[in-house]
Amino acid sequence: MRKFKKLLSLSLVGIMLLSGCQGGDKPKKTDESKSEAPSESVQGSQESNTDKEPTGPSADAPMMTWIVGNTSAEVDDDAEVVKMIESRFNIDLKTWRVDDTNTLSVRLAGGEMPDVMVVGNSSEIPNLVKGGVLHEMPIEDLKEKAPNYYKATEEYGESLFWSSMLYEGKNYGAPQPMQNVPMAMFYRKDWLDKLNLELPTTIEELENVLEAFVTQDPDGDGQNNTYGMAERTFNAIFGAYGLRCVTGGSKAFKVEEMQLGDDNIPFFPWIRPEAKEVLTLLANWYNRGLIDPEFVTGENTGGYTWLSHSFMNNKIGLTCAQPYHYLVAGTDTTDSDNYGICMTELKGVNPDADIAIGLPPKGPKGQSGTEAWNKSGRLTALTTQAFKDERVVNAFYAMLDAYYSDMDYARLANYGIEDVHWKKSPYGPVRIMEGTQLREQGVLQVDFGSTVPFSMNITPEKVKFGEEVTGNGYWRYNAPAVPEFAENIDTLKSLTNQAFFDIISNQKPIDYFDEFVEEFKNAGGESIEKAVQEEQARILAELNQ
Ligand SMILES: [Ca+2]
Repeated sequence: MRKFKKLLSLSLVGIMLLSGCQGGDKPKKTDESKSEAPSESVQGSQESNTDKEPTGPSADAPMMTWIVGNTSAEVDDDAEVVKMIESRFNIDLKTWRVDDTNTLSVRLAGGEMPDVMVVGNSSEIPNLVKGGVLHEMPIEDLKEKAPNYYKATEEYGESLFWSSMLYEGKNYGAPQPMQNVPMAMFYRKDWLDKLNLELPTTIEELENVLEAFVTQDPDGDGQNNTYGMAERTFNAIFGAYGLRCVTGGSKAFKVEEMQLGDDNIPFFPWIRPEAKEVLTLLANWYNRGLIDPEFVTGENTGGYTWLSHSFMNNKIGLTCAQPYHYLVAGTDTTDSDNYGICMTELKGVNPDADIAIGLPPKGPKGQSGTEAWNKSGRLTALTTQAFKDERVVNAFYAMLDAYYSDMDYARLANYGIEDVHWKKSPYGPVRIMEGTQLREQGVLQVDFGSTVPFSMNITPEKVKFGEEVTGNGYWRYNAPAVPEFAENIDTLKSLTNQAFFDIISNQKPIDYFDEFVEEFKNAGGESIEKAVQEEQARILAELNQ
């Protein structure tokens, strides 16, 4: 707590210097608090967000430190959104700067602890519990203190929803039912049009399109300098054979992500016989020049992860990403209000380029699908620090519930104030401020992400569009923590990536796959799979009790 006090007094000095000491706006710190102010706003009528000037928290309001994950910024105490949130829940909101060089784990290791934190991956939960960071949040408490949240989890949560943050029979946070769609397949429409090609629907048709992209000079420069695809589309090829083998936005396969079968039994897709069929196909495509040989170094060469420089720079004609990375809500590629970050960049580099979205191609047995992220996400947890003050815990439950019961509040927490942080458009709300600047204003600091109710109410255009242009999804599965996993997963990662890359790029023969499978099993793969299956079955039985 001492660290927080020091931080508080430092930031107070900063505010006084910057604002010429307008202490009246900060009742908490000047003891000029009007005690009736918080009780009015805490009641939280829906109009309280917009009706009157927010006054900030009361003098005795507890401090609440909330870290959203990997990109928190320190909030400006004087920002209007911050004061609105503080008034409504009677807290003094603090956040830390967290980024790649200033990580949450380093700060936790240094003895600092927020009150609320978003856990990046459920596999981190055992260590956070053992390290005394996370505090149990019984599901019964969530049900009682955040009834609207709980109702939404019952309505929209998947079958394994409550296993996301369960460890040794106790619940350690509030998972959120997320509105997600699978990856979309983006083709260069100008290339398809030039070569008079239709969007492919099967693996065979896709192969023909890729072949044309390589041999028929789609960019019209008279040179043989284009390829069909690279690593970000691998997931759709494995998907056509029923497997979730994905690279996401990275150039390596995410070996740590197991697949959940339709029978709720998890497994490693990497060693399945179907994987050998896909590798055979990809090795053949590579040999024929359909796959960019530089897939090994990845489609992205820096900057925002989901940019595909190979796609933007006329090297490949097909990539995979989330629909909104390119288009917000609809297939209009002429209105820049409808551009996502990747489309803006593509048009900047290549103004004549255009895109079309296809469905994932069907494989020999009619299967298809692309990578999809968690259906339960934004794993938000309270720490042992929070539980030192019951008011902090109760304020958190109220904030959680408000995000599900009051969409004006949810919009404020996620988008901010209209015409300051976002504007209306035919495609739904469009941000006019981004990144760190937005977070300093208190936006995207205490929200719960694109939950199902949020998305249906605030961004229905985006939801409709995303669902229209994507097909089947292979959803991410949060494997329960088992000790064998942490011990062996790094070995399995390098083993698998080495084998898959070598086979695809024709450096190893197809039959090397069988040797790889044996190695994978012996290096811990077999025992992890068994342990995760047993633990998952145990949790399922417990949840169904
Ligand atoms: Ca060319």
